[in-house]
Amino acid sequence: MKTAFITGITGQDGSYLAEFLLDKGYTVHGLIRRSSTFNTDRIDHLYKDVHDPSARLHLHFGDLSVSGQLTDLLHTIRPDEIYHLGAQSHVRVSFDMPEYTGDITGLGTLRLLEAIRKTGITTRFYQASSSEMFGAAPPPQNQDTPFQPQSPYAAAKVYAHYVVKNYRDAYGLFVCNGILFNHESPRRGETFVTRKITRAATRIKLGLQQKLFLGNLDAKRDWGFAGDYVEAMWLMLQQDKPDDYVIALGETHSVKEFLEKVFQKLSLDYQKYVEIDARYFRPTDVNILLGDATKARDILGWKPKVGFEELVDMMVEADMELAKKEKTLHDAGYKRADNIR
Ligand code: NAP
Ligand code: F7E
Repeated sequence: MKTAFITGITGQDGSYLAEFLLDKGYTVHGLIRRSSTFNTDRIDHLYKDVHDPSARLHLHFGDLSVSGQLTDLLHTIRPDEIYHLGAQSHVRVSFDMPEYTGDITGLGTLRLLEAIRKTGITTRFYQASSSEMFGAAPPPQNQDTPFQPQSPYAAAKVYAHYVVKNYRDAYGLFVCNGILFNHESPRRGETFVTRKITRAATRIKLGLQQKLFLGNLDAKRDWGFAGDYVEAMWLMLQQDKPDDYVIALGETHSVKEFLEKVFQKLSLDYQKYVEIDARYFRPTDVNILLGDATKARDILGWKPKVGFEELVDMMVEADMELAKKEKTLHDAGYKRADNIR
């Protein structure tokens, strides 16, 4: 069976992809960062002790800033497929940490490509490109739409995207860019707007939180389900030729619409709880994203299974379950810190 190497395995997409590949019989190796608190929550259910002979998930400490170690890992593991999902992925944070974002989100990709080139391993490589790269470009956006990045994050992803294309042309590597539009899930990081809203609304419903502070409610995004999008990553690496694809649902909704929908589902009026806080505005934001995934549908045969309404339902239900558990703990005296969100 095949072996895959995933960077960003502890993130939202990494966890769904690891699940997907293990189900297909792959042996999966993942890069994880050393941290003083546990950061493997999203993959703990997949992990078996290394002494168990049936263990097919192996984790390696490392960081995208350290090229020598990435080279050593690829040389040792010799994966058939590499899914490069690791990144400083928060757009707002990229304005606070532009240099770090350039290093990890931009140069991190170059380091892996160089590791492939220098080790000479035969492998296929997936780059997590982003709809943020389209930035101010008018919708709908597809593979041929020129990029107009609006943040250090987007600029770093544009760099990585072009370096992937260059290594394909220059060295004949099997490398693909998946330009994925926003995709969410109950495993989405809690500082991204959809999850921030579903977490807050369900907590408000149970009396665990009073207010929700947000920024730009007018921004529009094409939100799909992360579980569907990781399948597209895999499909890209199963083709005869490497290429770039847009992956999107093809619908756009404003943050305000998402907010109204979530609060309505919980029979709450969002206007009573939501306040605008300037700290969540970005120096430049992306007004509207709407993806055209025709190429992926035609060539990869990719079709999303979860629509926007079902995604909202799934996230609200999962966060309500979480809020109920939290309420039990809260009633027993435990308090969650609400800072840094
Ligand atoms: P995420 O939940 O933020 O996960 C990011 C992953 O990168 C985490 O595993 C994180 O590790 C790891 N990471 C961060 N800095 C690192 C470093 N210096 N060295 C090694 N690993 C590092 O992101 P996601 O939503 O799963 O997205 C996956 C990828 O797709 C990212 O590249 C993102 O930019 C891109 N993307 C996402 C979307 C979307 O809507 N979700 C759309 C388009 C593209 P820790 O757990 O230790 O922090
Ligand atoms: O913001 C607005 C915010 O942070 C969406 C990443 O996965 O998708 C993600 O980037 C919109 C923006 O996602 C808040 O201004 C309002 O217009 O959920 P987000 P994003 O910036 O689109 C792309 C495709 C990626 O590649 C990225 O890695 O919502 N917004 N109020 C807010 N956003 C946040 N985070 N928090 C707020 O309070």
